[in-house]
Amino acid sequence: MKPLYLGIDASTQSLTGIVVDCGASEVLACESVNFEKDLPCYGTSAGVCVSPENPLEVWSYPAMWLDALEMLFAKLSKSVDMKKISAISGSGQQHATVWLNSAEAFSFWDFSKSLSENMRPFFSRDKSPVWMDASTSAECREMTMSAGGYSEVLQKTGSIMTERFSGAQIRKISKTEAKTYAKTKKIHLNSSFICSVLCAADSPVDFCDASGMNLMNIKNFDWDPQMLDSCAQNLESKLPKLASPKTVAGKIAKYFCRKYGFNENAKIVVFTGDNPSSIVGLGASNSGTAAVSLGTSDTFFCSLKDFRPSVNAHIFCNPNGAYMGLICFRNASLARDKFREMMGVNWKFFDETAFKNYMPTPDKKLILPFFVDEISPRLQSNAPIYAGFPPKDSKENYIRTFIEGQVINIFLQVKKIGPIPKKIILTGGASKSLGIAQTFADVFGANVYALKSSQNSAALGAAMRAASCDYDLNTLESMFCPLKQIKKARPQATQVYLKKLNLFEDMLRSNIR
Ligand code: XUL
Repeated sequence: MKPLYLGIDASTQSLTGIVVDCGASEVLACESVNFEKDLPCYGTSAGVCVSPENPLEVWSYPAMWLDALEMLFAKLSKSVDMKKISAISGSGQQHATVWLNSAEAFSFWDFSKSLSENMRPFFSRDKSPVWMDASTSAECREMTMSAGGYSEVLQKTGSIMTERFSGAQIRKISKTEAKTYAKTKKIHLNSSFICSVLCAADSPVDFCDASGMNLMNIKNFDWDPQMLDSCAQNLESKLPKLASPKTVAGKIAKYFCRKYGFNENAKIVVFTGDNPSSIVGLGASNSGTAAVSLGTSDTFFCSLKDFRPSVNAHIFCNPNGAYMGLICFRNASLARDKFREMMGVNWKFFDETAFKNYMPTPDKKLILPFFVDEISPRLQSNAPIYAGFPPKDSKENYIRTFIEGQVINIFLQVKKIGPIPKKIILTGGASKSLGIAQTFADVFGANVYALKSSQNSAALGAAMRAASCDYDLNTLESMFCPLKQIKKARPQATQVYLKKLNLFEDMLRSNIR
């Protein structure tokens, strides 16, 4: 009997499960449960609720994630022989915290009840603040001050204090809901919570997801006493243990064997965050490779050998060893769409026609491509800024310069955290644009690839991490993440951009407010 491996991704909007068969190097099944559509009783919109009084406050419900887990297993068990699954791992939206009033919450299951009914008495809060919550600026300032300044926090935790990260969220709840904080015995992350449920035992948080808390010292992989002190009282006693992402947390609980036919020897590999999981599922967990997801926000991931933090980036532990960098850009697809509309052209013109037979030549045309305040780098903006254009110029020139501006900005931020990658994997909607792909290749001097088959990268990465109980992670990346090359760097163009980078940097500097 060939073993199968299951990866589960608990993301913001849905819960997805992917089953892989390493014998055949194929994805055998993929099922998903959509929180808003399939669990309307929780009243979420796209998986979250936003406070009507304060739009910066955003939360979700851990009980909903559990209901979704059962729905997912019911769906999967229709097409997969669950007995053949020999290991399970998973990932979760990063930063979300789950608040429990007992350290023993996971030790008892009543088979006649659903998971959420079993767990409900153990929640000290029924809500979980999620990564979209940005209501903790005061707590970020307070923690930065008491931990010795932003550079100290950056060096210790890999990120400056960040509103959505768990540390600031925990501090806010400890201040505003002191009674809840006092009666809370355990604060899990989404990832370690679902992992604990699956093995009916208190599971550790892996180093990679813990890097998104501003509480772990990323150099010694331990809770940092000063960060904990600056956050809330007696916090260490409430946090799970920390563990390497390779740790086997336990075996699957009887509850799931009885209800969904799992094999009782199925191992559970500790869960991690969705971004560390994605870097594996995209085949980019080895150094020298980067992945760029072009979407509502553009997200750049790369594996890093050395720890070189930057205020605009987040450095996390990498499930495949050493570090990974994550840089988010707010001015992304919506900005591209807005600019396309301003130019009055369709997507075909914007993506292809404007770049047909185009080879950059030295000129001083520049666009700072920001329609809204940017986070990488942090700057305020409400419209693009132009330089070096003659009074009347072609739409093609404007479009190319706008895209160049976006890619050059990404390049400049990436340069701060490590060597420039020589292999870039593009994913997401805009990755189909040949003009954008060629601009990435030329600005970075790198070859640009796309994945041959598109999967939920976090869930696939989780299945691959489960399979890493028996297979090497690098072998799994070549099995499940085959690439096709879409564009090559043209050295002549890279030379031109090398000069333009400096001009862009100067313009950026003089416009940061
Ligand atoms: C990363 C982040 C999001 C969440 C949800 O810092 O906030 O990517 O992990 O996907």
